[in-house]
Amino acid sequence: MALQQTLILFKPDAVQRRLCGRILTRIEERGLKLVGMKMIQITPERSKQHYAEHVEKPFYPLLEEFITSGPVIALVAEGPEAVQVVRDMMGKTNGRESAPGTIRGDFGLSRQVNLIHGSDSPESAKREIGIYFQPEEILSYKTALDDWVCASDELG
Ligand code: IDP
Ligand code: MG
Repeated sequence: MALQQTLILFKPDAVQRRLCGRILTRIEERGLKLVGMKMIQITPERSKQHYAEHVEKPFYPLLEEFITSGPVIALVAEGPEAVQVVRDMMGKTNGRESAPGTIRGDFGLSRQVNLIHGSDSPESAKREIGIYFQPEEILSYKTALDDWVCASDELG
């Protein structure tokens, strides 16, 4: 087990649909700690950097149009196995196929307009955090709840 950080985006549809608060509440209630957060408009250049693995795919032009279409909220969440925990909370890429109880499965019906991005591996998380945050924008702090979120031997 490891304490990890993961990059999350509330995509333009989450902002437009006023769902950011509800999605953020789920992340906080799960026990993850927010260590970085900002609202930005993604440029085409940053989209290509973020979605480098998809740039050559047929769906990329529409994905870029969507992700640059309005403000997003970028955040870094920290916790034990945070990368996979957030992926599981998100559900499958296509909201229509996502299980109820997941963010995409509860709030979405689309394969593209799917509310949230979360890093898919610890390596991706490091790369993606670097795309959106300067090192000094990631904060390290203790909270009184830290000891109640998981035991010290789970963070080895
Ligand atoms: P993920 O966000 O679940 O990791 P990826 O396959 O990495 O999914 O795709 C990145 C994003 O590109 C998706 O979240 C979605 O917004 C969009 N996308 C993925 N596949 C398609 C597609 O086939 N058509 C249109 N958009 C897609
Ligand atoms: Mg992905």
